Amino acid sequence: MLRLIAFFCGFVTCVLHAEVIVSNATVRLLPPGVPNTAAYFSIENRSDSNLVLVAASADFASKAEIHNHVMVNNMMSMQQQSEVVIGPGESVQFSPGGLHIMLFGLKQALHEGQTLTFTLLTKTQKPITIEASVVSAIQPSAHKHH
Ligand SMILES: [Cu+2]
Repeated sequence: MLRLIAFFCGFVTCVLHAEVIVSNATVRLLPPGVPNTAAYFSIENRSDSNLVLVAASADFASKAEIHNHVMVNNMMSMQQQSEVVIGPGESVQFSPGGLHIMLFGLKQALHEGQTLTFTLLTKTQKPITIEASVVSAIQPSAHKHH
C-alpha cells in the first residue's frame, strides 16, 4: 500500500512540475501541392529560468525552422530566428503574421484533423515535443469549388 501511495505522489509531483506548457498547437493545411507550411502554438515558461528555443525539427518535413515576420525596407518578410527567449513566467504566441515554425518540403499529404508531432530544441533544457492538429486556413467560401 505504501508503495502505491508513493507511486501516486510521484505522478502528481511530475504533473505539478510541468515547466513548459504548450497549447493550441496547429499546423496549417494548405492546398495540395504547396510544399511548405507553418505551425502555430502558445508556449508558456513556468520555470524560474529563461527558456531559449534554438531550433525545430519535424519528421514529416525535410526542414523546420523558427521564423518571424519582420519589416525590411517597408516589406514584410520572414526571417529565421537563431533563438527565441521566453523569460520566467512569460508566454509567447506563435501565430500567423508573427513567430511560426516554418515547415519546408512536406513529405506527406496532410489531412484536416490529423495529428502531427514536431520538436522544439532548447539551449539548456530538454527538447519539447509538441502534438499539433492540422487545420485549414480560413478561406473565403467563394474560393471553394465543390
Ligand atoms: Cu516562415
